[in-house]
Amino acid sequence: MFYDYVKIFVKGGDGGNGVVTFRREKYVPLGGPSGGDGGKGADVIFVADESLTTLVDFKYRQHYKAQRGENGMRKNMHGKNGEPLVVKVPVGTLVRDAESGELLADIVEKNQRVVVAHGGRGGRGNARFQSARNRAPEIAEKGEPGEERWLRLELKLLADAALVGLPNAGKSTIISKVSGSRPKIADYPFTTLHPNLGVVNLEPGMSFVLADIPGLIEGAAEGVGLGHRFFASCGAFTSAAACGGHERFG
Ligand SMILES: Nc1nc2c(ncn2[C@@H]2O[C@H](COP(=O)(O)OP(=O)(O)OP(=O)(O)O)[C@@H](O)[C@H]2O)c(=O)[nH]1
Ligand SMILES: [Mg+2]
Repeated sequence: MFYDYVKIFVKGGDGGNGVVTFRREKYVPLGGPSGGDGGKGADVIFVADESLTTLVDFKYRQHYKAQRGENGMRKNMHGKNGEPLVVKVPVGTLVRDAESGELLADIVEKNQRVVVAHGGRGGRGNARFQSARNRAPEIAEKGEPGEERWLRLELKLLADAALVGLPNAGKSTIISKVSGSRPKIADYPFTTLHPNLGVVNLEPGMSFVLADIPGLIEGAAEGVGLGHRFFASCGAFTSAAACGGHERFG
């Protein structure tokens, strides 16, 4: 079992601004205030999707900003609320605040929804500020800014297959050619000290996780070479490699 990590930025939409307008109608010389409220900024929502098995999509896109609310309009018209930004994440994703490390959500069930950045409230228009004392208020609120933060997503990954071979055989070279993984490649044994994972995309919706592991030499299980160190760094690996997700291909 391995962990896949990504860091992404999320921002809820800003609230729309309230506006200052007054009724302008024929035969109504002093129309009252009629500025509408701004719409609510949209939330960024994670939803658990069973068809995803890795965080690889987040390596290509790191910024997720939800729509802002529309500004209020004249004639007491409310601005439209922003449309929520729904982001699919694999079941099993842990969501942490990237700075504090605080656990914000543990996504364990399919279709589970979590708001990870709230949109800001819309500002009130001047119609809301009318009072007996002030019949023609010239004030309106700005929308609240949406919540924003960096998140760290973590996912436990099972490798489906592993490249096993003698040191310096070219294992890291292979994974670097067939996946996005970029391990160190060098012309000496034991270049690779920790497993590297790569996602191999076969066709849309079909992928598997390949592991490049340190070179194994005879007696590795007894501690020869990097034997013990390696097996300790990924204890569950051997069973993962042996019984990893073949069913995904079925
Ligand atoms: N001639 C030749 N050299 C290769 C080939 N594949 C990899 N190499 C070279 O062999 C050396 C070792 O490659 P790596 O991919 O680092 O080998 P590795 O199996 O990951 O090695 P360890 O991590 O040390 O176990 C590098 O200098 C590569 O450029 C190949 O197909 N032909
Ligand atoms: Mg290597």
